[in-house]
Amino acid sequence: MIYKVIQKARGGQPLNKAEVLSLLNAKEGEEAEALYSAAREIRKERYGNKIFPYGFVYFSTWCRNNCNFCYYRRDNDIDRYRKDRSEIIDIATKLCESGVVLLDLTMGEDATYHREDFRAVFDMIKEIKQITGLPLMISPGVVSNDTIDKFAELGVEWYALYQETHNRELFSRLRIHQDYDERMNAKLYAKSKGMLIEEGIMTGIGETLSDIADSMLFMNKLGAKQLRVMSFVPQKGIPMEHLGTPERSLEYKVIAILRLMNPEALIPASLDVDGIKGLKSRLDAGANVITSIIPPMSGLAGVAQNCMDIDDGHRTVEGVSVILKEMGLVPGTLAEYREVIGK
Ligand code: SAM
Ligand code: MD0
Ligand code: SF4
Repeated sequence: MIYKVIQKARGGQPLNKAEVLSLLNAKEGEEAEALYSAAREIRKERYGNKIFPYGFVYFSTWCRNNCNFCYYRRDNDIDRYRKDRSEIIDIATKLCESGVVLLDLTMGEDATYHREDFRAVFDMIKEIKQITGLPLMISPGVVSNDTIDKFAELGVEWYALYQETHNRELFSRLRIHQDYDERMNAKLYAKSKGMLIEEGIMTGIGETLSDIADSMLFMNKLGAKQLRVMSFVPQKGIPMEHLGTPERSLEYKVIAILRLMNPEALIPASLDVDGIKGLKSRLDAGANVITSIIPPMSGLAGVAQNCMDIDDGHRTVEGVSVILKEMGLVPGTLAEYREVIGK
């Protein structure tokens, strides 16, 4: 069945749940390889050999939420930081000079901004836009419609907010005391205001393959320009510390299926799961964006891998370019990226 399903998707036909499940069940070896190879072909048809590198600026690791999977959950007793304006500008400038085509400005739901006001973030956005001229993504957690209006008005291109799962019951066990609809509606509102949105899921968080198939079908209809999957990475001190991390083949299959079902989508290979050594397999599965590029020695952290490969310079445009070259791929330029996003 699986080869037929791949062919059907290659012909541009929508897949049903049974077909998505058959792809998720692709056996290691020939079947999975056929899936990855179809995903690469589709990427090549649409994007040639271009892969887009994104800079990651996690500017505050304070958070009022208590997500069970996250190192930065409120109750975890860890070192935290909130970078000030000048440090953030400096980091953004360095990332821009290094050749990234987008800056992802990310924060925990830091009450300083969330409960008080976002003025400092708005000012920072204005300044970063002016200095770097790069497209921006904001990943602030759930914010009010007024705040989203302001992001849109400032010309922030992207709003990233991941549901993690589209199983409501599982969501409520992961993102405890958070509202499924509120999170979903915030991204739909951002989209209605003309922002591009990114949706994402995690694997290894207690979901079934049926849940993942439901997410694939949902994400296909959502109208998100960027779609991601990340394997859960256990963190010290969190309730899910001892859960273990899932087989990576599942993440790779999800990347490939996302590509088959959404040929035009931007799909990340995140350096935040397995660092630089995990890049090739994610690109081999059909990803066309590299996320979580962080300048070394900048004092900035990742999310799932808060320090892996950062200070030794592997999570840089230079670092990923070595792998791209070995694979016959090249970093896409800002002009090419703007054409893709139409902004
Ligand atoms: N605080 C904002 C939010 O939750 O939307 C933005 C940043 S949040 C830290 C970014 C994403 O990282 C989460 O939505 C989740 O998908 C991913 N993430 C967090 N902890 C993770 C972990 N332990 N393993 C893998 N991915 C993780
Ligand atoms: C990444 N560590 O891209 C980042 C983060 C937030 N928008 C993205 C999960 O992998
Ligand atoms: Fe906070 Fe985001 Fe981590 Fe949840 S995933 S605890 S909202 S930083």
